[in-house]
Amino acid sequence: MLYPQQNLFRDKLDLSGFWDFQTDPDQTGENKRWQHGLNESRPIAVPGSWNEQYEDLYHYLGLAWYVKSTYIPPSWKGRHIFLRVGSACYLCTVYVNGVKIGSHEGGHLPFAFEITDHIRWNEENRIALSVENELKPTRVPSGNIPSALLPIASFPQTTYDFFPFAGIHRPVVLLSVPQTFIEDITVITEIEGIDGILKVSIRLNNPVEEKGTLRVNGGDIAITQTVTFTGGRTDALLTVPNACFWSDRHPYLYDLTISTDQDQYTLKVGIRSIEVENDRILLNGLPVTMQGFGRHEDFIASGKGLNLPLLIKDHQLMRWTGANSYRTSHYPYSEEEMQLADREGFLIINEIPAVSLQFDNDENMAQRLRLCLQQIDELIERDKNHASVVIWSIANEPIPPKLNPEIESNILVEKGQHFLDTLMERARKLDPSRLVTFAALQGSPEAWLKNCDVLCLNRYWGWYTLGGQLDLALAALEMELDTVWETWHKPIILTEFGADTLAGLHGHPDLMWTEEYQAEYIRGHLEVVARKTYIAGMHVWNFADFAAVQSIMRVGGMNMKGVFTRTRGPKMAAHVLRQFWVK
Ligand code: GCB
Repeated sequence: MLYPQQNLFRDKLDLSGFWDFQTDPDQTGENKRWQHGLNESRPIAVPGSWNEQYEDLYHYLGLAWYVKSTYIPPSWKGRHIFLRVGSACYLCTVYVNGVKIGSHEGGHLPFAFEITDHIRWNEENRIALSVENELKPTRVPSGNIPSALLPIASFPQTTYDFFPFAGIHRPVVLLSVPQTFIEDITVITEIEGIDGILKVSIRLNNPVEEKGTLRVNGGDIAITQTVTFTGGRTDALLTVPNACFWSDRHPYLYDLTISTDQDQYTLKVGIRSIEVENDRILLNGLPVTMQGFGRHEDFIASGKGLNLPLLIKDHQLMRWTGANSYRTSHYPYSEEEMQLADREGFLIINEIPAVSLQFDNDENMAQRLRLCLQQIDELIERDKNHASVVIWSIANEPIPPKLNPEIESNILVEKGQHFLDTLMERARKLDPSRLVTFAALQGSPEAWLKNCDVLCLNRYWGWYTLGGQLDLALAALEMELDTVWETWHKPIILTEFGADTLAGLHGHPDLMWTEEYQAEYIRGHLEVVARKTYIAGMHVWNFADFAAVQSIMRVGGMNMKGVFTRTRGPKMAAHVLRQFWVK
């Protein structure tokens, strides 16, 4: 479902604000008719994770209810009305005026239900959402998997280190669209000499035959083309002469407006191409280096909740370091963030929440495969028109069998390969215009990497391996990179490298955890890759310190590999990045 837009043909009512909230640890709320209203509620902010809003909820991941009442404008009568949730972590069920409408599984992507037939026109409508984020082996990402696979136990027992924030993380919006409305738009852009080509496919919700128009506006350009819908669909080819191409340095966006008999929708379109040639990634036919960060949606009080000022601040800080790229580690970020990235010129590796996939028993794997495919489908449908998105990442660090010696390695390698290939194939089939990859741990079998367009390596030489011995670590990094390149001859992005650093801790000599150590660690990495033409990108882990699960690896429940603190103060390493990256 297209991002909610307000115009003369479409209306929206954003239900962000305080909602009534109540936990339901015994899952008896439905029987107690909480879908009609809560009995002992307290206020909670939407969007926002519940864990950071109340101290007693910090570790709560069970079922909880959100309820809000609203009138619906009478002008919406006779139209389709949808309730759209930007994201709810992890499983969400929607009720309108006590009627169960539907459920959605998966924590970071939008979903919408039509609620037209359940509206009350002369009174308030009660919207109830139940949400839970229990950690289960069959979910994506998975949790509560026997710890033999991951040697260091954490609390909560995730298979990853970021905190499993729960709740309604993005806006809940009511939408009113006409009887026949624009349901989906796909725009693929190509470059022909100095011209831009837009291949546009549009689908209406009804299989009608009618005429429509496409308009492209930007600078001196104003192009109009008539199209004919057959069976509610149309395909069009538009040429923008002497086009301004979108890039990280010049993120120019055109307005593409689609008008039908009853509806209108405007998309921001960046005309650009992305491809791989030998060991380089080419943006608009020219080599580009993706330098920036792995990040998290994470902040004090809002948790993983959409925080618009923070988005502006973070993009501005990234630019200050000279970054032009980031990965949405380890799940899709908000739609608002993708819009900002289009506008600010960031090159994005867009990742589904398949963190630490394990190829254990067939039953669990089948469930996870189904969920991963669903998330690829939903993510590509949501983000396929963003110029900023250049690479789809179908996983972060699937666990190599070597780390799980109890099960026969070869079978696991094959199972993993089949799983990962199925995901890459799906992403390519849905979107042949972008690159596909996953972020690989050291020791990942070669068979798994075979189908990646770009090799994304997560490496911690000088931290988890050869910690404190930077000279040896950097030599080992250099040797490994050369070997990987000689094996594959594909572009390489170092998608993670980093060192935990306690802001304000200094040392001479520069010991681990000090700001000096992180600064030298990052400087060393950047010096090594400056000698390698095949390095297509460097993403420091992490942009900012972030909330983690508790373990002996994480001081105060924080991952401190940020070059900024959680409150966005720069550590010494941020200045080092600036020296290397700001041109
Ligand atoms: C990784 C993971 C990332 C962790 C990081 C770390 O390899 O991909 O999610 O936060 O290591 O700091 O250990």
